[in-house]
Amino acid sequence: MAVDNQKTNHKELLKWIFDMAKMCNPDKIVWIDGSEKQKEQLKKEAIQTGELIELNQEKLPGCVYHRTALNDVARTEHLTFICTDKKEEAGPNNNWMSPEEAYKKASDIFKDSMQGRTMYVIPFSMGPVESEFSKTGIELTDSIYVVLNMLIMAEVGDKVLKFLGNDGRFTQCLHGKAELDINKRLILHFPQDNAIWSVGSGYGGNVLLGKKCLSLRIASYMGRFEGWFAEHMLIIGVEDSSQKTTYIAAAFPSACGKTNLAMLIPPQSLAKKGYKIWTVGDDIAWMRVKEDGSLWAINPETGFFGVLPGTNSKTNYNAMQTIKKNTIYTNVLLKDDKTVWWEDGDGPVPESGTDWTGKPWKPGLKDENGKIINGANPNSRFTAPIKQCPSASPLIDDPEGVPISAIVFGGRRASLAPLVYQSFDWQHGVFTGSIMASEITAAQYGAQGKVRRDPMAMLPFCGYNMAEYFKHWLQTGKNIKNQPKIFHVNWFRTDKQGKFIWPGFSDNLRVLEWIIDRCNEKVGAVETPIGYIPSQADIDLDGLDINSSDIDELLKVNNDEWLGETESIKEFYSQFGDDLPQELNSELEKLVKRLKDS
Ligand code: SAT
Ligand code: MN
Repeated sequence: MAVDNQKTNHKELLKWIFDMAKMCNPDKIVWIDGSEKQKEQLKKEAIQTGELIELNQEKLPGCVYHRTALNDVARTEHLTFICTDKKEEAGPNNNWMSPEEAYKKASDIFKDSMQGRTMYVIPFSMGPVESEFSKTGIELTDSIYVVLNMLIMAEVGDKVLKFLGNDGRFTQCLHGKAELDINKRLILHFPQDNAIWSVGSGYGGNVLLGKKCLSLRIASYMGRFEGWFAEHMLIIGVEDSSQKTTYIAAAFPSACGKTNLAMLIPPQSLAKKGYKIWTVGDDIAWMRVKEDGSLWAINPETGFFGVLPGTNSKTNYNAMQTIKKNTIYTNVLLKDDKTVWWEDGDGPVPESGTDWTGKPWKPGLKDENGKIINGANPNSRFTAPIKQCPSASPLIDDPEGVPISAIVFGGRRASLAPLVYQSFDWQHGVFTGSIMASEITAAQYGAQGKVRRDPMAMLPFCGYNMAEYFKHWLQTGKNIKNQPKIFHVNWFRTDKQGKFIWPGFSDNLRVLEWIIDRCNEKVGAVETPIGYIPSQADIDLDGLDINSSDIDELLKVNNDEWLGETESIKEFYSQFGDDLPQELNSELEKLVKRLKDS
């Protein structure tokens, strides 16, 4: 198979493509140039083959629909591996396979798997081309769906190749659908080779290799050696009445409303004060210390890959505006008029349609066990350009990024964690991130109410031993002169009846207001054993139907409950053995002492 060498003189790149094509054996190789014309051609081709369905172009201009295979609707963490020479490098937080075994296993599946197919070459940049933050990747794939998604999610095409030049560094990203067989599926990361091999899947997080694979797993590994952070965080700017914008990066485990927070519309009383939210990103933050001594961040992505069920004009108006055009819809209900719908979306429940599996659907339909059949898969998604979001920050593609004043960690706890607290200092803040946890909800497997720890929301995404990752956080913090203040929030505290006490959604800005006022030294706080909390008077409750005993409950720190929590933290930490930085053990001991003494 000849590789068109008119495109680039990058010898290493050409050789790699040649080698991969030799293994996968495609009928032809096509370079993705990033042009509108090529994009439209590919769309047309995919519509002809049925890989995509064209949606109603009057109501949803530029939108297409895609269904994944039935057993291919989410990331498959048990098939995701970090392949380093030594197992200890990957740590207890990752599945590990030796590079030799991994390359061998995957090669057997890749062999001749692109026969009768085209191999697309996608040059992409995570972050604006030429920004000091950015990283270049080349993804080879046999899926037009992947090409079209990557065109939304990253900077793609000739401009990236040009930037790469004859010898630029790039991450090798190989993806093949093969047979879409879960028994022949592997998502492999080779951080020491700067390479990713993904085979047997067609689902977003497994195949859009610039996203979790490069921007978190590989990038976290790079950041460790290069002195920066690749984090699973949204980035927003909060503009206040003085038109000052304060930037926040926030990490939450899944199902905590990260995308909703990223696009928040202020409640009336705060809008009146002049507040406005600017969306920089909803999923990933790359952060580095600059010469001014501050921590600066970019969102390396140019698109959103968001969950649809539960998204509607009330929960996320800006998302609904964003996805009106040029959007790829995956695994939702297809209505008879070729528009789309999902559970808890806008509008009436359609009387009929075709469900995400391709079967005729109507409301109330049940499976053989009497369980209601959903029209949309619970993990159905939209892919849409950030630029279409009404709250998109004017700085989304600024190569300098934005300066971060606050880092916020969050969890889903029915009790224990108060609505918000501030860490005493950077080291205590790293401790706070390291003990992040959520209670398992009905939507997940496992015992309901059981606590699942997810440090910095990075458990599935940290490309190396998490104990070393904690050390990296502690160490890098020392290089930041203007350290961001670190907070923890919990929107999910419940009352005795199990009802959420805090209204959440747009009212979360009331908590962010306290956070940015803390950063700008405009408001006080009460010291507790776990950190600083606001006093009631410090949170703007204007227009909110909530009484003061509820607020007391939301801000309560129960020492006995927390002492129980410290036991669970000890147990969690024990998996890291001697690798755990002593600073974290010391923070744990200090917490126990404060809880006992107060
Ligand atoms: O991993 S995905 O990118 O598919 C979505 C997510 O889990 O955030
Ligand atoms: Mn995510």
